[in-house]
Amino acid sequence: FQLVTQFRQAMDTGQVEVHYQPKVALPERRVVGAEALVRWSHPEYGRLDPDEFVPLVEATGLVDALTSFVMECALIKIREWLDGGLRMSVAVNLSVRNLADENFPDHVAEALARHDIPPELLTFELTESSVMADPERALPVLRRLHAMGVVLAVDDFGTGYSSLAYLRQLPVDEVKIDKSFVLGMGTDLGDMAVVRSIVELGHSLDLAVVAEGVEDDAARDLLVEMGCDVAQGYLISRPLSEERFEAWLQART
Ligand code: G
Ligand code: G
Ligand code: MN
Ligand code: NA
Repeated sequence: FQLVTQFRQAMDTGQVEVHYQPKVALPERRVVGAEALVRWSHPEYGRLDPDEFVPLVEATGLVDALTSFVMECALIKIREWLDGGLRMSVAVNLSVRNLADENFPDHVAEALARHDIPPELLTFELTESSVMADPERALPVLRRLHAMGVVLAVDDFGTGYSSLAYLRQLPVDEVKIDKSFVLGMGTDLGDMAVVRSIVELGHSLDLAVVAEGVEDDAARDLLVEMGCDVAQGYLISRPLSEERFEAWLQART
């Protein structure tokens, strides 16, 4: 598909940008970091969201280049903040191919060293389905990343065939409650029960719990009451371009 061949060039010519969505600690709302979310401004088709091109890029070897690109942007950002006295983390989404790549941890170690970044400031988000696609290959990669001190988060938790027994065996540090449950929490007691159970489960396994899709004060207040650790969502901010993220940070402090 033509879009895929255009993508490599798009990364080289600045059409592909990383946007940042802030994550805040609960209850005090201190900014702890951001999730890196890729955007493509296509000369013909305009702004493309990841759902429109990441699956295509994932179907090819180009996803390695995408992950490297996003990680590189993230590490430059973290270094910039550190130099300015700010200690904030960035979360990068991994694709199933990264988890199947036995060289990926070396590549990450090299990049962290090159930018002189403490590994705990880099988070990788992975879905359970990306692990389950080929656990024999994914687990050694995850174990090495975890041993290096990089933070691992299970994204979209609660969807797919999440097995609680399985979560216990994954070398991860964090769960992100899927936004569908957080969005539904205000009107659906079932969703509220799911969110509450994930917070409890996460804490009983010693994991940090992040809620995504936090859109209003009511959701935030409920999450505080449940003891959720970190919130991400439109209530705090939409994903922002680098420039707008910096302006947003300035305006808060
Ligand atoms: O805002 P949003 O439309 O950005 O993101 C949609 C989906 O695209 C998210 O579920 C996210 O996991 C995925 N995504 C965003 N950025 C990246 C990226 O850099 N790499 C991968 N593999 N997926 C991404
Ligand atoms: O990687 P992941 O699936 O978690 O990507 C997060 C997705 O959720 C992105 O598409 C992002 O734009 C979107 N998102 C972030 N915050 C909110 C929110 O508060 N509400 C909704 N509906 N979507 C959100
Ligand atoms: Mn994510
Ligand atoms: Na998610």
